[in-house]
Amino acid sequence: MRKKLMINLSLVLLLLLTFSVTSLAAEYTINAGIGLNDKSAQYMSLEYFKKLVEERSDGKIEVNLYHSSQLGDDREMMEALQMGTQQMTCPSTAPIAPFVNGFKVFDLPFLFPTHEAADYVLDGPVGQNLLKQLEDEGLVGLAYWENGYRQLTNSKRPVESPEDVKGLKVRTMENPMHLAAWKEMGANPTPMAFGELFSAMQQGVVDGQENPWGTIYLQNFFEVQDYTTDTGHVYSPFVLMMSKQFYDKLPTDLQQVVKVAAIEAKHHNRKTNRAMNAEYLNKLKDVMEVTILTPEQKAEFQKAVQPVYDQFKDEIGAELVESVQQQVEEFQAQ
Ligand code: TF8
Repeated sequence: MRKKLMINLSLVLLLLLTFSVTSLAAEYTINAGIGLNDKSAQYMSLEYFKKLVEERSDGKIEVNLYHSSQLGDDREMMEALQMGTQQMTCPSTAPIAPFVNGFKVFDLPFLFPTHEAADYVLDGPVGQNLLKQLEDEGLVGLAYWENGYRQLTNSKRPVESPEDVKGLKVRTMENPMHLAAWKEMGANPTPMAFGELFSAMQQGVVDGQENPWGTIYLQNFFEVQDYTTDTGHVYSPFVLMMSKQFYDKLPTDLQQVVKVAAIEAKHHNRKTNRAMNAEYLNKLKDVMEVTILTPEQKAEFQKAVQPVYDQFKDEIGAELVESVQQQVEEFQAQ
């Protein structure tokens, strides 16, 4: 009898201990939403971030991931971070511009000649200072991840020159730089949230769009688009960001866990994204008509969109534009 009582008592104690450990764990819950689907490099890097944070916080932080615009589009998710109803998201820089104007600089066409030049500027003082400015908007910029070089697709015709773009209804991100660049080429640009894009192409509301190869392939855009061209007209960074309301509630040690994990996952993201974008270009050659521009043809696109610099330099801040261009030259001269 006594033995049975002891066994029951130890079972109860074990249950209580388990419950207390579980309730001790997950003191903080991060709900992280993105627009791309769960096959994207972005989602894979978020899974890596989740693993690092949950392990290193000893379970005090749990991270829940939501893909394919389940929590809203980029702007809506950033507003949710400001309100504290969502804790993380990772938009392109283009939709950040209405919150911090300086981010427009990264959507200047043909700004970064290589991935490495982009890394140098984004991880340097100019990029880091822009991340800092997010705090005034209730957002904590943790790191620049990578969306990648944007490539044009359309359902009408092969595109080898700006002339071929004339009259195309091209969906752009909700950003004045992108609208201006496609207008310069004679297209009819339409700003639209990413989550609405596939059905807009399917219904012929737009003829084309522009995104990195990985997005074009993994979001099945090739099902509703026949032609693509390696314009590479903009290098799109992502910004992994957190709600400042949430971040400020974290004790310093857990803030450090989040910051370090964001940087480690940044390296994971860039490596994965670059490998995937190269791989998916090859896969797209089996399902779309792919036009690879010659250097001379690409120069024609660069020339066609050059007026965007003059149009927006003052709006972005001439000093900021010039410092980014100087940093790119500095890197290229190394
Ligand atoms: C776009 C962007 C998107 C990302 C993602 C939704 O075309 O490239 O892929 O901003 O967060 O809207």
